[in-house]
Amino acid sequence: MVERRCVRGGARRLVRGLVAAALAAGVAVAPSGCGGRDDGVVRVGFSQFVAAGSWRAANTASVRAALAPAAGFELTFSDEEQRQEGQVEDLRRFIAADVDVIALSPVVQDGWDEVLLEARDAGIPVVLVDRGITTDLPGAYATRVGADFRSEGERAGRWVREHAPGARVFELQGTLGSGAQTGRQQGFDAVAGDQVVGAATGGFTRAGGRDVTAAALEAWPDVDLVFAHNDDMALGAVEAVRAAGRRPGVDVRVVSVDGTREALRALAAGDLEHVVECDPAFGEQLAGVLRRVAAGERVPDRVVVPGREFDRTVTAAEIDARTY
Ligand code: GYE
Repeated sequence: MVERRCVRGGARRLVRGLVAAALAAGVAVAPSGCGGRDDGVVRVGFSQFVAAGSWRAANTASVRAALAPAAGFELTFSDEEQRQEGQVEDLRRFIAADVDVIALSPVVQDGWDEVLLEARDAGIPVVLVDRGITTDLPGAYATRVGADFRSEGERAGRWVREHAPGARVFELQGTLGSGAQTGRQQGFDAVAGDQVVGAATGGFTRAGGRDVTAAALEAWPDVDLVFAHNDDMALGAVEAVRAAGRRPGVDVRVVSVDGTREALRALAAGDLEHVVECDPAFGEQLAGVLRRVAAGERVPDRVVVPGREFDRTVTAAEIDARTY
């Protein structure tokens, strides 16, 4: 256990060195009753990516609201349009600014070790938000707050197994190499992989979902079910099914993940079949974790954001209550 004191300048750098050594060794680090400085404010650098898409916008709004000055946070927010290089630059800026804790929503899983080593050497803990990473670096990050993507894929797969056991599935993948894509695919394929006749990425966007599904329906005319890794792509897939002269919900069924208001409306209308919820509004949960990490408290390696499932029985009240 190393003490992280409210000090400045050279002494602060010295303490940071001790903190870095402790992080590398996986030892809990305790400050002396402050968020790294003497004013009690927790300074957070949050690197998000791409503001587009209803899920991501809701996630950003939730995190921003929870990390408000009134709650004791000073937030530096950066949004990097799906560019990992931009996110790496964000992290370097946060390190140079000597924030208390970095929150990273990584667009893809691989390629973070170098910059995470820099954060570790600077004694700045990193909390992953939403998507995860793959790393061999000990103590690379303190924890990850986000959904269990593998379980989401498994639950979608179980629905298909049970309700459409003979269906021929096209898997509409999210951004390749992202935690949300790999987890959902692994989970789905573990349960219903033998039903998948083809897969391609629609990059988690509605336009991508539409264009890729249009091509898939030509390439595999016998496809009668689409498993989309998110709702935006699923809604694009519904458009493509109609444009191909086929009936969504009858000729081609669509199963999805997220639970946006628009997707639940499509579910109630019969255009979608089943939606596994991935809740983006975990800002408060994240704020609690960031506070504890900045205070040097030990936190669990994984903080799972729970999600439910929706089918055609979804009610108007449930749809209206959606925040995204
Ligand atoms: O499902 C999708 C977004 O990483 C869980 O990213 C997130 C996913 C979400 O683009 O809509």
